[in-house]
Amino acid sequence: MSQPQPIYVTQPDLPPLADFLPYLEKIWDNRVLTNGGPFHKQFEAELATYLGVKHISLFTNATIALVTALQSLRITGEVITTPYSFVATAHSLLWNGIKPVFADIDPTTLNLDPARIEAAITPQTTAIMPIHCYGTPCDVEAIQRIADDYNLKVIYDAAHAFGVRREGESVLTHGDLSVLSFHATKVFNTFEGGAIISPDAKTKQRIDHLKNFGFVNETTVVATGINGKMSEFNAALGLLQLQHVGRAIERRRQIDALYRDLLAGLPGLRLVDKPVNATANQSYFPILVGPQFATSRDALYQRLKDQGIHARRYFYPLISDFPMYRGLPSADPAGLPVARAASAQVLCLPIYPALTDEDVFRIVDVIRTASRVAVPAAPAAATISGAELLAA
Ligand code: T4K
Repeated sequence: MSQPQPIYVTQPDLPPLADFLPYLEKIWDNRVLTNGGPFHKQFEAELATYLGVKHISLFTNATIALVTALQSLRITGEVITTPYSFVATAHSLLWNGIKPVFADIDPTTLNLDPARIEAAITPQTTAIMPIHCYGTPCDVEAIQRIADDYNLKVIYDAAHAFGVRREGESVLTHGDLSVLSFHATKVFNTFEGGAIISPDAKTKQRIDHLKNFGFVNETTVVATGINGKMSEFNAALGLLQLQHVGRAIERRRQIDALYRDLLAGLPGLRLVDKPVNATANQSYFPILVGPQFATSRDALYQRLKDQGIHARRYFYPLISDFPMYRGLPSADPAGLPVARAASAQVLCLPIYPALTDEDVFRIVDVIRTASRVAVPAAPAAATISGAELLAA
């Protein structure tokens, strides 16, 4: 009997190749490959409209965008951030010579806990860098109140938050700056890519100078800029991807709902709540494998892997456990109990538009078997698959 295909935590969503060829032909014809070409301009404008924001600067990836965002606001000293994130969040601080101060997260949202932020403020604190983890919006109002009270900047790592809306408006409008990622593994991908959302044209202009070595014209350099520019290839792909991302997110919603139905009520398993008052993007499907579950998180991870299902432990280890951070006073595990528990229990299950309902049944089957709960039969007529939906 042939082995079933492996299933990874994600699979990039791509448009039909034939649809991309005309874009490539244009690039080949006009020979403008980068440095703010026509596709770059068009993508920046169409993306801003799609996301419901005014000022966007495209970047080569989110990590360089985070580094540049901090530069643009001239952040120094200490910045309060979460240990429960991808390592790029804190790395962007070290690249700027800034000291990260880790604060604990909220057990419901897994985002920075505003009360813990306030407790971590010192005279050296200049900013807060929270992330909208898994696309769940932070408590943006409480964070803004703290920022206003203590005169701090807020830079959101919004790498997971493409298209997320809160109270009817883009979550990217909060804080001083927000940074998106368009990496291959994200809800919306341009292979590699990222963006900074600015509140005004002046800030965008400064960021645009910084991502182009600091050049303002052919002979004038005003800052120690970097090369963070998005190429025409990535921008052209982004334009095409915008036509598909709505359907891709819709399919993610169906998968999220199916997982929630099939995994509800398993003893010891917690599904991270859907955000209240927000339109999520279902970028990840995290589950928390608690002590009441029949196996440990790592045993379940291995069981799935043995069946060719590659779930991922995002975010384990905590950033504060990596060698370049663990000597910091705020990295002391005693001060981060919630983040530590989440990191020890989390497993992100596969979710992406091409994942079929049958794949979801296969994944849930392994989890239910591990939990020693009987497996329900799959419905005779499975609902529309990702591939069918995209072809529709
Ligand atoms: N802030 C936050 C909160 C982030 O989560 C991230 C990135 C960043 C900042 C930085 O954004 P960028 O600078 O990357 O724009 C992945 C991604 O590489 C990383 O972008 C992402 N977060 C992080 C959460 O996940 P890995 O090491 O898990 O990736 P990898 O290569 O193991 O990929 C996971 C699975 O995806 C593979 O098993 C198969 C599938 N895959 C992956 C790639 C790259 C594909 O099917 N095709 C592909 O091309 O970090």
